[in-house]
Amino acid sequence: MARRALITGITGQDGSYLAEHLLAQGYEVWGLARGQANPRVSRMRKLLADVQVVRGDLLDQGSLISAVERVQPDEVYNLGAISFVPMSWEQAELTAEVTGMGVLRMLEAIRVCSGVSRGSSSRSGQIRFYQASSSEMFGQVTETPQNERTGFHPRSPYGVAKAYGHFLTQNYRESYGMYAVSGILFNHESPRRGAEFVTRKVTLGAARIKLGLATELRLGNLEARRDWGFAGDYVRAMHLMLQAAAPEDYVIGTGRMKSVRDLVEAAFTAAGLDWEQYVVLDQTLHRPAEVDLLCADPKKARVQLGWEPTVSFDDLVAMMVESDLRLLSNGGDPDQDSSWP
Ligand code: NDP
Ligand code: GDR
Repeated sequence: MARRALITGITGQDGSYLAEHLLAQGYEVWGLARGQANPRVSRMRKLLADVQVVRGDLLDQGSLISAVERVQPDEVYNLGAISFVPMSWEQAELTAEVTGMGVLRMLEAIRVCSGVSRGSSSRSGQIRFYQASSSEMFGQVTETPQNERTGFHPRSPYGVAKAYGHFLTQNYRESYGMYAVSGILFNHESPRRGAEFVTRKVTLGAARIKLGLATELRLGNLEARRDWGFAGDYVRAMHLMLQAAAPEDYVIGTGRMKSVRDLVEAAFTAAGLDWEQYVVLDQTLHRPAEVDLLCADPKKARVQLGWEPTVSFDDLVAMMVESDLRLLSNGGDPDQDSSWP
């Protein structure tokens, strides 16, 4: 019988790539989708016709229990979150509820549905759980590169909420013997990345300027450094983590750091433009507390899972610029979420 996976956050970037990957592995894939007429569900369905949808919301405990009861999954991937860091200052409580407490609700749904209680020891027959943890938990880093033992100093309500979900996942593993793992993933991007994140904002900006649809691109801190990889590579790591004999947490990244300035230069060069003529610095886009640099040490994943990234930074940026030039040339509107390559 096909293994069955339930993915929260199915309408997001990672949900789409993970669903594609699991369908290719022969899984029956279910996606949890919220809202009564969520336009992002139809966008997802256009790309992933074989994904079955179950309604539910990370804010609603009962809906998660019903979803787990209905789907009877072998594996649950909790990707649903308020994931845009600046929004977490504007709606800190909502971020805590969805990104933090949502993890508790999902773990409780699994615990209740699989009849796990204190003192349970056997992991056999249990639902395996993946939590989408984040390098934002490292925040103001205490060492570089960051590994599974590096301490946390989150710098945003989002990072704090992710740290809660991370520790809770470890706690359910230790308290109930649940097969629950946390992937500490560094920034990963793709042509399906939301337009609010800096990579896509830059590749869309360069494409718009190239096509005469815009004359400038406003950006915040160009000095921030990140470890950027390709989302398609990172969802493979999520799946591999749940296939390991024992549940453990892993850092996933490329081990290479680039600045936002490097990103801008790469994207504008890929579009055949000189970025300095078009980029306008905008202080209002700076964050109340910035994460200056993040760089992964993915050695454990390489050694224990055999995971390696396959797409370089330059190839990733070129892929995104090409895709955005194609999208805009065909009249697509990324702000309307109308199309997904
Ligand atoms: P996206 O922002 O693209 O997707 C977020 C998803 O969460 C959407 O499907 C959204 O659904 C869903 N969601 C939001 N609120 C709720 C809710 N109340 N109930 C159920 N679902 C909800 O994120 P990504 O795909 O980029 O990231 C996936 C996960 O990985 C997130 O948890 C993110 O924080 C984490 N992460 C991402 C990294 C990255 O670089 N991409 C790095 C490290 C961690 P809707 O369409 O209805 O809004
Ligand atoms: P991040 O991603 O906060 O790392 O979180 P984002 O792309 O938003 O920012 C990266 C860096 O770029 C700087 N920056 C700008 N960012 C945005 N969005 N817009 C701008 O105009 C701009 N100018 C400069 C930021 O200050 C920051 O330093 C992402 C999300 O996917 C999280 O959910 C995930 O957990 C982490 O990656 C790992």
